Amino acid sequence: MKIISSEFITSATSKKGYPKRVLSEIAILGRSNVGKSSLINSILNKRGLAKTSSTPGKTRLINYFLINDNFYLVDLPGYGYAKVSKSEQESWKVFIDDYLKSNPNLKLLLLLIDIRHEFKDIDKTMIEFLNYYSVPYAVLLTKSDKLNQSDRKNQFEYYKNLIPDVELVVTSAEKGLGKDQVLRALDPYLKMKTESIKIQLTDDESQLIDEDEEI
Ligand SMILES: Nc1nc2c(ncn2[C@@H]2O[C@H](COP(=O)(O)OP(=O)(O)OP(=O)(O)O)[C@@H](O)[C@H]2O)c(=O)[nH]1
Ligand SMILES: [Mg+2]
Repeated sequence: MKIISSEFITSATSKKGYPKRVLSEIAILGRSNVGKSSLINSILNKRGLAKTSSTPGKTRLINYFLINDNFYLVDLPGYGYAKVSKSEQESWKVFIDDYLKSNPNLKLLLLLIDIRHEFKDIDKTMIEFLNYYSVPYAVLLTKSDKLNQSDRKNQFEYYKNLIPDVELVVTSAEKGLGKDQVLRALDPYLKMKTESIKIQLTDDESQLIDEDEEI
């Protein structure tokens, strides 16, 4: 897939705020500061489109980006950031859970894990959640530019052993590593689009989707 266009559409905290136009969605999730927004910018070749920060907890809403006028890339708030108040963490949890559990348009979730870290309980819990709700997902290992080649390889093997049946991609938003592989991984999921979405659309909504549209 080639990225031809990308634009910010809207931010939401609940179903009411989801975009009116129904399209396939690819979501990006992971611990706070893991590099979700940076990876979005890297994949889309657009610095600054998704807001990034060295301070964890930057993304606090569900942000929708429209790609190629064809699908949404969805930047979710990070989880596991202790400095965010308990009540805010709880409200994020509710709206992220809600987004993941009841979203027929979500075709694939990209779960990001910092390649330098050990597999954390919170990521394990998230994977169990995704399995439980049958959300298809791939795992992207981020910030690989921070490791030398042999450590990078070791960490890849470490995660491959822990989650053997999941597509695992080594990335670096800084160096652009893994971009093509990530985009390729999306293709089969985006092709599933029209059939599954059509089922829950009214006639009016169906007109918004061009079945022959090329990605
Ligand atoms: N070296 C390096 N730094 C990165 C990379 N990706 C992200 N960073 C840095 O990590 C910090 C966090 O990046 P973000 O993209 O804002 O992380 P996030 O997961 O969106 O964070 P929240 O929105 O707070 O959950 C920033 O200082 C980025 O510059 C990478 O591939 N390599
Ligand atoms: Mg972010």
